[in-house]
Amino acid sequence: MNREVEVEVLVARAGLTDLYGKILKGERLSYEDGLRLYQTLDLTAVGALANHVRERMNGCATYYVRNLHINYTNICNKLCKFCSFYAKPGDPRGYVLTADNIIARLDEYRHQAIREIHMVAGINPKLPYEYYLDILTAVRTARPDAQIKAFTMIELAQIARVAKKPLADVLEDLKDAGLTCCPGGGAEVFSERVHEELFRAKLDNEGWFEVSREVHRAGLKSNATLLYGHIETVEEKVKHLLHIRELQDETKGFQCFVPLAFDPARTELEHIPLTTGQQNLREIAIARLLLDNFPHIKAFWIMITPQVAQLALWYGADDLDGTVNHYEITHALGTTSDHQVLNHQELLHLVNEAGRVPVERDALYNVMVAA
Ligand code: V47
Repeated sequence: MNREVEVEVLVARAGLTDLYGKILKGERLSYEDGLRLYQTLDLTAVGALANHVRERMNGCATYYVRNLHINYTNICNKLCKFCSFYAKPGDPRGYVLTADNIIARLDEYRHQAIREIHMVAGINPKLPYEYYLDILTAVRTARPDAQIKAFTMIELAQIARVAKKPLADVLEDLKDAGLTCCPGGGAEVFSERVHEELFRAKLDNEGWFEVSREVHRAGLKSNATLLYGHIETVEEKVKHLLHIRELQDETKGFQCFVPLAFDPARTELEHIPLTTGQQNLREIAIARLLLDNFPHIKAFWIMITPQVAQLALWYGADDLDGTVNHYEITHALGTTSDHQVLNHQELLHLVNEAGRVPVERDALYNVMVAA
């Protein structure tokens, strides 16, 4: 049996032939289709559909990046119930990295090729506008060879607040100081119910969209995320994905979608069980199928393990993030150290072992050609 017939048989057995027909014709999947993808027991069939789209869009390529995450402060006044990273203002565990601290951190990696510096943090009301410009300038000066992907939509709203300037002007300043693009964090789940229950102090859903629109209008690309595996419903997840798809139709400014598996360790929601590998693969597959206008779907190995990230490359993901090096927001299962790293060889090995073709990228998905 050839592969196409195999997929046909698989999806027929799962009762998804009509969805396969739509996908083959390049037709958009609906809200109801999204619900069915969550409800069907046959994950292999959902994965085969997602893999079809993945290969149509990106072939066998798996993009990966040599990156470094920097969390410049853990002080945050948003008190999100799903977060274990933050320290309330006044908490002795709170820290702020100065520009010099950041330069010293970068110096630790001076012998490593780094293409992308991913810089995000808590919402620390004490930080003045100049701080954000200074840390961008410091990073750009210390590592002119790397691009800076920094500040979620929530942070940008805060930066504009302290700048007392329109966001459009602030974005121009940030670009001048070195900002290349923005990450996708802080979106969580676009549901008023979940917003109210888990992150009520944070910018609301409409606010996230407004800031994204402004970012894209400024010519900056950004990512989008979904935090799943806590109190959200399947209906809320499908609405979240379709909402993002609509915004992408409007702005075309998103590069990549990143499903984020909730890690309950040390949060107020510690009673919630960990997501399973099965669930993680399903979220990636459904994102690939519903977000037909997103060029890339990312597997972030820190949250789903390197092994499940390898499988994800056959369930819709075409992007594997990354060498990471240092990450404080969550910890790979069973670990507590912030030193979380896959070196370049390990990343290449993971992709090759999974039967995909590794393609090194920068923060804007330009392909890096080996020197
Ligand atoms: O905004 C917080 C989430 C995000 C937890 O854009 C948690 O390329 C799981 O957005 N369990 C930050 N998730 C990470 C993020 C990200 C990561 C990698 C790549 C990209 C990208 C973006 O992590 C936060 C929040 O949504 N988060 N706490 C937790 N306990």
